[in-house]
Amino acid sequence: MKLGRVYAITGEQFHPQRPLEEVMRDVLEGGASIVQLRDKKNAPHLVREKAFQLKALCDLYQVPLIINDYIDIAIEVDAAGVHLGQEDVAIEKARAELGPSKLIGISTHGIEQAMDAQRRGADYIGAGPIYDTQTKEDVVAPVGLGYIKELVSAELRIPFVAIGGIKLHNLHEVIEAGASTVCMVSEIVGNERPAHQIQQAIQAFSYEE
Ligand code: 3NM
Repeated sequence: MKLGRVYAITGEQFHPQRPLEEVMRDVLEGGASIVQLRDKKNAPHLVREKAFQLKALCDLYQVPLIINDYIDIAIEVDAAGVHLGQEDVAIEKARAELGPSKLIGISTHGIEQAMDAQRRGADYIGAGPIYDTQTKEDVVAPVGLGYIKELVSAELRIPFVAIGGIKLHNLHEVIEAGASTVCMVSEIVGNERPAHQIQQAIQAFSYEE
């Protein structure tokens, strides 16, 4: 599978005055290649509502929607797949519930976790946090660019997305280290012009190539 250039994740805390749908429309207009609904704060029935809303929107742009944590909601809205953390349900159990065609992404913070996720059938991994971030609670210490380099040398069969503290100003180092997909949360949805931010990020890849 291919993740494209910019993997976008929702972060409603960064735009309290703007509706989720409006911000995510901008994100899609900007050219996000994949979108994840990540909502650790609201009750499941509200997450479900947002999932239906975002699925319709992503379908318009033919961009896959990934649901963080909620396998049942991913199945119900026919999302492209789920994203899970190290502490969440085991990959094997998620796979059994989702079937072979849905995507499973796993957050990893080191090469052993990456190899483990691949061996157990993950479709892609998140690699981070590259830098310090305030966006995720209980996040581990930054793994740095070294982790990206390790992933590149390990020649995994599955793709990875670099995440955590990535901003337009440090993006070039992340790309130079070998990332071909990046995720930025606060830098995109925390900006008044998410589409512009994404376009800038996509452009950064063409400068590095
Ligand atoms: N996962 P920002 S870091 C959701 O390392 C998430 O697994 C991470 O937000 C991981 O771009 C992170 O604002 C937050 O730093 C990324």
